[in-house]
Amino acid sequence: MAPSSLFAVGLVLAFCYLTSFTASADIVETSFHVKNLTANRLCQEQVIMAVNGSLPGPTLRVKEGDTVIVHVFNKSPYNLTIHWHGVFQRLTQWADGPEFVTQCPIRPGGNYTYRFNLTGQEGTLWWHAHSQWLRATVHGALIIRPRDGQKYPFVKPFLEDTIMLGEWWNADPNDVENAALATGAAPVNADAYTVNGWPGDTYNFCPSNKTYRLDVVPGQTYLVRIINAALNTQFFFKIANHNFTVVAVDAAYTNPFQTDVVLVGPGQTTDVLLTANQSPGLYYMAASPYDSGIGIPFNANITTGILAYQNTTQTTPTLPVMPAFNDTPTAFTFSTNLTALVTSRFWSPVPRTVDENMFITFGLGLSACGSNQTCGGIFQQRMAASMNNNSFVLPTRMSLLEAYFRNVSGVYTTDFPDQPPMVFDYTNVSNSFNQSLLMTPKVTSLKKIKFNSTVQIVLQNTALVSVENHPMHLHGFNFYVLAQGFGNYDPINDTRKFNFVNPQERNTLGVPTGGWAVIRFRADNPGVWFIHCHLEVHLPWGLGTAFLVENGGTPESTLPPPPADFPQC
Ligand SMILES: *[C@@H]1O[C@H](CO)[C@@H](O)[C@H](O)[C@H]1NC(C)=O
Ligand SMILES: *[C@@H]1O[C@H](CO)[C@@H](O)[C@H](O)[C@H]1NC(C)=O
Ligand SMILES: *[C@@H]1O[C@H](CO)[C@@H](O)[C@H](O)[C@H]1NC(C)=O
Ligand SMILES: *[C@@H]1O[C@H](CO)[C@@H](O)[C@H](O)[C@H]1NC(C)=O
Ligand SMILES: *[C@@H]1O[C@H](CO)[C@@H](O)[C@H](O)[C@H]1NC(C)=O
Ligand SMILES: *[C@@H]1O[C@H](CO)[C@@H](O)[C@H](O)[C@H]1NC(C)=O
Ligand SMILES: *[C@@H]1O[C@H](CO)[C@@H](O)[C@H](O)[C@H]1NC(C)=O
Ligand SMILES: *[C@@H]1O[C@H](CO)[C@@H](O)[C@H](O)[C@H]1NC(C)=O
Ligand SMILES: *[C@@H]1O[C@H](CO)[C@@H](O)[C@H](O)[C@H]1NC(C)=O
Ligand SMILES: *[C@@H]1O[C@H](CO)[C@@H](O)[C@H](O)[C@H]1NC(C)=O
Ligand SMILES: *[C@@H]1O[C@H](CO)[C@@H](O)[C@H](O)[C@H]1NC(C)=O
Ligand SMILES: CC(=O)N[C@H]1CO[C@H](CO)[C@@H](O)[C@@H]1O
Ligand SMILES: [Cu+2]
Repeated sequence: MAPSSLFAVGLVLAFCYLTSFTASADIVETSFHVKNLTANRLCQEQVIMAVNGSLPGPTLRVKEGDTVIVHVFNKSPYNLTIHWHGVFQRLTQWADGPEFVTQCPIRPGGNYTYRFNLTGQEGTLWWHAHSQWLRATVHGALIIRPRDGQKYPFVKPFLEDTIMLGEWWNADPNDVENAALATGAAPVNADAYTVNGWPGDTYNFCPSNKTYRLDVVPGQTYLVRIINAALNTQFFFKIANHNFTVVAVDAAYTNPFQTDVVLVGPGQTTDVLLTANQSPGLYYMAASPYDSGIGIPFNANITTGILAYQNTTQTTPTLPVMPAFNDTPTAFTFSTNLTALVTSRFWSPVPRTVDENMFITFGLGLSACGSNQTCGGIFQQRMAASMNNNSFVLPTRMSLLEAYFRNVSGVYTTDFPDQPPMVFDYTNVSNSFNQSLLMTPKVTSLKKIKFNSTVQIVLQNTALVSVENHPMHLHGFNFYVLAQGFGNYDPINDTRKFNFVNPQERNTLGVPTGGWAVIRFRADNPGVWFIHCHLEVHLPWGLGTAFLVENGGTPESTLPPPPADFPQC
């Protein structure tokens, strides 16, 4: 590596996140102009869709309790929606954003204003497009600090930094998705991984190469907010010679957990304290893929940024030793060692009585090849994915939330089953290509839930087609993670492993590959809430469903009407 490249790095980037909003504002109002941007990466120019001309897009910085108003102008050639990942959207359900779940898209040339309050949650969230594969480049951080008079439940950091991990295609990601959906085959993998938009030093050098750089003062402690904005890749993240103390995940505080490696799946965030306590030098931060799938092709590159001690004379950074790509024990140790900080302001105890007990198998499958279709999936069928063997299809006429609100029939059904239709040895790989288990019907089937019910779900991976860790994301709520394990869930023995004392709270959980997880939440937020795999390759294949949570009978528990400027289909 040319030493000169180390200093020609993204210093500007490190600071371009500085707030454009005043720190004391109770209303944070801004505009997102989504339009073409010609970006230069991997030695070539590529037109991408970006917000306000930057990748990642602007960071929204708010305090808990603030009101957010974002005017979105869609100057891109694509239908667009923005999702505020992890925001509860109480009484602003229409602003959640997933296309055809809560809203119709903002058409090219159109605009729409998202308004919501950030109440009762603190930490790192993010926003991203929720339409086709636009999320690859239409994303940014959403940072919620404690309101005035409140503090972090950990040592006050000297400074804060945000690391958004992503993927880069030498193509328009929507074209990549469309090409795959046209044939029913799997899409091509990303050409590179990125740290704050830049592939970094391990990729070929080009005139446009840049590497993200974080400058630190020796002895100081930094709060680093790590966000996985990749479409299809879970990452291990390390900094050479440095340890982390995890203090929050998905905007929920955790007990301090010491580790030298962070696992972060698409959709997830992890806040760590990092102390610059090593000899003043240059250290690579690196993200490498966690490839949980057996036999699934993936891009085995590593992306890097640089941790630079002020005034160092070192010229070649030290690389961290990354876990093996398939290091499931390291992934599992990280995911199961996190516990909630029950003394934090927003913790509430786990509800002990369950009203809705669901057992959901999920994973890949196949849908039948139509008479006129080209079908590039295995067995000459189309690749699909499902939950309880329902492969989810979004409506196109109006959103699910609008159909529910206006009582329009024929848009969805509410017969999503509480149990899989067939009992089999779910995680046994000898079933992976058993054609009698692979076919899955395309439906728009929801689960209806009474207001304020306690819902428990055993999320059981299958081994159909592949064995994989899927990051499952629930909109509108955080859930408690009571237990996780490998193989088939055992309703007798595994119940004893439940943590009711301080289970981690999340909005996205990577369910162990070839295994299961038990989650629980109180459905005290009426609306239609998507639950789906946050691997963008699996979502259009049908790995999702939605919870229709009914009204509770008081104004505070009743879905309000949509705003006046709500996009129409
Ligand atoms: C934006 O990019 C798309 C895809 O590359 C292209 O088709 C379109 O013409 C561009 N629009 C503008 C306004 O440049
Ligand atoms: C959001 O917060 C503002 C200011 O506190 C309040 O007036 C408004 O009612 C809140 N909106 C919702 C939907 O809770
Ligand atoms: C936003 O869209 C509306 C139509 O939905 C239009 O009347 C208005 O002029 C647009 N605003 C801007 C600033 O373009
Ligand atoms: C990191 O943590 C490991 C295990 O706890 C410990 O052995 C090591 O000394 C720590 N390294 C640093 C730089 O603190
Ligand atoms: C990424 O890794 C693949 C092998 O997995 C390699 O063929 C390719 O050249 C790498 N791409 C870049 C840009 O380094
Ligand atoms: C780095 O150098 C500058 C300019 O000489 C100085 O002000 C600063 O204190 C130095 N920082 C450290 C950590 O030595
Ligand atoms: C972390 O998880 C691993 C694997 O589940 C377990 O063996 C270990 O005891 C845990 N460590 C802590 C500190 O909880
Ligand atoms: C199949 O495709 C051909 C050519 O595009 C078209 O003429 C024909 O109507 C299609 N048949 C069906 C059943 O869709
Ligand atoms: C929801 O149920 C819990 C437990 O029964 C109760 O404490 C709480 O008040 C209920 N919340 C609402 C908004 O009805
Ligand atoms: C579950 O527990 C029973 C009795 O405690 C034991 O016999 C059985 O082997 C256990 N099953 C598994 C899968 O560990
Ligand atoms: C854009 O959304 C509209 C519904 O609002 C839909 O009719 C149209 O097909 C969509 N366009 C694309 C390219 O998906
Ligand atoms: C902007 C930048 O970092 N450019 C570097 C790209 O790589 C070449 C070759 O290593 C360097 O000479 C440039 O400084
Ligand atoms: Cu998935």
